[in-house]
Amino acid sequence: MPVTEYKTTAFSDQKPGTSGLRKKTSVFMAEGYLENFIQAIFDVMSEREKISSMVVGGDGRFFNKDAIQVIIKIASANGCSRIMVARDGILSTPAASNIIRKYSLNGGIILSASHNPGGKDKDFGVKFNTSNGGPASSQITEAIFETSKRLMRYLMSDIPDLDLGKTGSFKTEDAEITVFDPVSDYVELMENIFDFDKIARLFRTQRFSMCFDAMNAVTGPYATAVFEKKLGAPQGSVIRSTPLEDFGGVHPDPNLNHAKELVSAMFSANGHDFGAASDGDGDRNMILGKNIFVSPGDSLAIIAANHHLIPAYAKGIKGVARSMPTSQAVDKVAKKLGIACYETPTGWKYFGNLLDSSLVTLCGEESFGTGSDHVREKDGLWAVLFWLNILASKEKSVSEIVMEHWRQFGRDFYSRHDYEGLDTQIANEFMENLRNKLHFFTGKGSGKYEVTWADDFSYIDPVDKSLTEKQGVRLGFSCGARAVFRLSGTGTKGATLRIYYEQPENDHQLFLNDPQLLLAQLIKNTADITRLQERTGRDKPDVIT
Ligand code: G16
Repeated sequence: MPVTEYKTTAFSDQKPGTSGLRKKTSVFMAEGYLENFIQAIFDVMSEREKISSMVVGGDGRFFNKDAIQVIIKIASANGCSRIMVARDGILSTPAASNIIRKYSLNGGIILSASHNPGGKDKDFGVKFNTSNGGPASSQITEAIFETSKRLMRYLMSDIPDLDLGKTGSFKTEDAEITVFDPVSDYVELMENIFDFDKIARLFRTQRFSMCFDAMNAVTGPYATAVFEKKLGAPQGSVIRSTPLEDFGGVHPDPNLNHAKELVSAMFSANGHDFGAASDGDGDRNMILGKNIFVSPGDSLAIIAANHHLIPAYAKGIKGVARSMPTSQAVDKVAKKLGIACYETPTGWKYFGNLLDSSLVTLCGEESFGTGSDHVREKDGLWAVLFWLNILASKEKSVSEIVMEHWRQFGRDFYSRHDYEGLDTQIANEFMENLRNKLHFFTGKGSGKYEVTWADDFSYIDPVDKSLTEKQGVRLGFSCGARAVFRLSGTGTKGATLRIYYEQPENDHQLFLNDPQLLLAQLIKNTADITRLQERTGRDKPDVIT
């Protein structure tokens, strides 16, 4: 097929963040912008692992389908001879990871700004995954950024737009392009991990009721296929199940603020036994029981402690990993199991080497992400199925399981406070100031809350020995509590300062306390020591999770 070379102006702002390149949709729609970034990916990979086979799909947000047509043409022009395209452009992030691994592809491009809102005036994003199925390493994303700044041309095959609605394969002179059903491979993977018969019995015989909120985003078709069709949950158990281009105006972030309908259903007199939600691209999860929210840190710890109940992990897990700001609840489980626990910077890509080298089986993050070595992404529905399998095996409620866990391991009271839309300069200066004053903090505060250590987290990858620095300032207190400061890498407007508070307690009497009340003194002390209000101009966070 003829290839046309188009001229483009180079862009200076295509630096991928924690999870790919995220910008306003209008930025991606500007002439040459998406094309430039995609061409940069192909240029960089042509010198590493050439992309000769790939998958493309996205979370269905506005501009998804148009972007897919562009990517198919650029891929084909750059010598990619096998292109798998998700039907209707709908492909969750974990399902994309599975497709790359199952069909031994060289990579994948996922169009998503994850949990950020979608629409013409909202956010869009591009994520690039490599042949292990996981997000490209920092070295690769850095090289893509550098290339994008110099790029003056992109290539496109002169092929007509593809009918994304019809499954099937067709051949051009240069490539085989296949439109595939994005759900079936993923469902098969889940069936191979979990005990579907046992979970189906839970729905059939125990009058067990669940509500899954797909938030009008990508997991709708997957959740309906798994929970309602395969496992026999009553129709309607999955709500907001049709992926919409603007997610119906909702913010597809599965947390207590944005999944309000689900949360109020779970905390009502006739609440469901189990509730869950996932985000825009299906990699995050939120777990709820009747009148109880399970924090992501607790969820990871409980999953690790109960791994033996799941067929795929019954023979044991090799190790666990969590991002640094994530609660240390899982560390205690790892200690009891006698397995390693790795602490990594924020970002799923840092788990890649640990998983590829079989150092860990399970990983998780405070940002509602949990996953395992079955793919190289966090996986929302996998986490929900893990919980269903635990519930079906133990025949106990979510609260009973959580309380039982705290009694055995203690409870890590945990909360994240977000200060959104800060002026970028103010936020950077605040962080720099903390970094420059690490030595000054020790000895500040008093009693239980005297600072005994402070550092700026850095990480040496145990496999490739690469060093990642400046990953968050940590203050450790005499009672074992800690406060962690870092700037978000996923926003598209200004800067978001995240402060993570954690305090471990072993006293059973305290277990039912509200984390905000128990952490109040730690929060106040931290704000005083760091002069948070004065330096940021904010007297309270915008979002508390
Ligand atoms: C992305 C990464 C996660 C990471 C999160 C942190 O999530 O995939 O590994 O924990 O960002 O976000 P921030 O830098 O804003 O704290 P996602 O779901 O947006 O892809």
